[in-house]
Amino acid sequence: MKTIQQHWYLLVCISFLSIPCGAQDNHFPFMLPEKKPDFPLSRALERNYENYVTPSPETNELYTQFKYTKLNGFDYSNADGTISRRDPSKVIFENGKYYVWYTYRHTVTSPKGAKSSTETIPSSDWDLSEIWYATSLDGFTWEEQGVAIPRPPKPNPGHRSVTTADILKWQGKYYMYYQGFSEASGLRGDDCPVLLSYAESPNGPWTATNKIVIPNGPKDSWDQYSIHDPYPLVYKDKIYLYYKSDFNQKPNLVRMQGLATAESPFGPFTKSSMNPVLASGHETTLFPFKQGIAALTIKDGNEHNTVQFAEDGVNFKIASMVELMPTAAGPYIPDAFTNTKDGRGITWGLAHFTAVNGWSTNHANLVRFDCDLSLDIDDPEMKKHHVYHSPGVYYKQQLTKEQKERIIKSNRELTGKTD
Ligand code: AAL
Repeated sequence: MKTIQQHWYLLVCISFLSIPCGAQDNHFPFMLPEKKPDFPLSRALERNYENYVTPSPETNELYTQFKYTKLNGFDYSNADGTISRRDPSKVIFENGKYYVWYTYRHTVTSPKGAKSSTETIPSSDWDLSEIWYATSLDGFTWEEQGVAIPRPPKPNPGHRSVTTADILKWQGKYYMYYQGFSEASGLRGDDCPVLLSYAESPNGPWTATNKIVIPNGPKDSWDQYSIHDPYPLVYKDKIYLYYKSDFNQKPNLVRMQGLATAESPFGPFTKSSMNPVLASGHETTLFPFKQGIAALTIKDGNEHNTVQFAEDGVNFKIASMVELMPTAAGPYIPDAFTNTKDGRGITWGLAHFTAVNGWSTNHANLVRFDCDLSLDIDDPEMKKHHVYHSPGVYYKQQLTKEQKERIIKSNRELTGKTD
């Protein structure tokens, strides 16, 4: 029979053995545990295990670097600002080739601002534009095919400019959603609704409905003035169209993203009662991923430079933080319209660089990006988690004249020296 002391001794030993080593000696293990350890963690460590698919980027399917390649096949009039191509649609593969649509501006001058704009002088880079398209066999060299959707005659909505298109394939037909401006962008914000054209083939001809398909929200609501970057996917047997709106007035414009769903490409579209569903991001770039939807949240907002994921397409969580994201990305998404419940992700697409040659000759160039946000490739090169930038990239971020003056003034106050 054991004595009481022996019982106590046994109990202490058992409880000592059952304490995991981290808590016992208070040292986090040298080898990063793949699963969340079973002892108290700091909030940052809790987050590292709870917010991300895996605790380090190498194995995080929604983490990537982005690589950029110049495209062949587009002429930009010696970069004088009179020709611009921007805001590419998703890339689709049809008839043995890739297709992309984009905002195309060919004007007598570069953009001159809203006050100086006329019937022929553009206010902004996307003013006085049309939607053009190009095809490619490899995604690097493109053949421009010309106009897909011209500006409709006055007084149809969009008569001033049609821009920022995106494509939907639904029951074998093609639907193009795009911004329709009826006055120069910048006269009163960047205000516009969304219009729709449709075609039997990606080569067109496109029939414009000349009707607003996604209207602005009611007075005083976040999307009362602008519905930008319409971006349709097929999800849960419906059309899930994400979009962005600008709100909160200058100089503190806020950009967030909303969702509108429909059972027919012609609508009616019902806006989600949870809108805005993404609190950050400028242009929209989303894709089916596993059973949900992933989003590149690019410029603007607290959560810019993140990839996010929503299991239900509505409630997004940050899945990774990334850098040098493609602006206005239009990815190639093989399963964008297949109503998949097992989204495979993306590896490349087109994006744009703006003000490529400075602001006086402002125009944008289309560019190719590559990445590994795919369940089907495993590219360690894309999973590195730092990017080396040459000093020139940092020095390009210069202090303004006003900032320099502020610093000089505060140094003078501190040192008492006036010269
Ligand atoms: C873009 C998009 C929309 C805006 C403008 C042209 O990058 O967000 O299309 O209206 O800028």
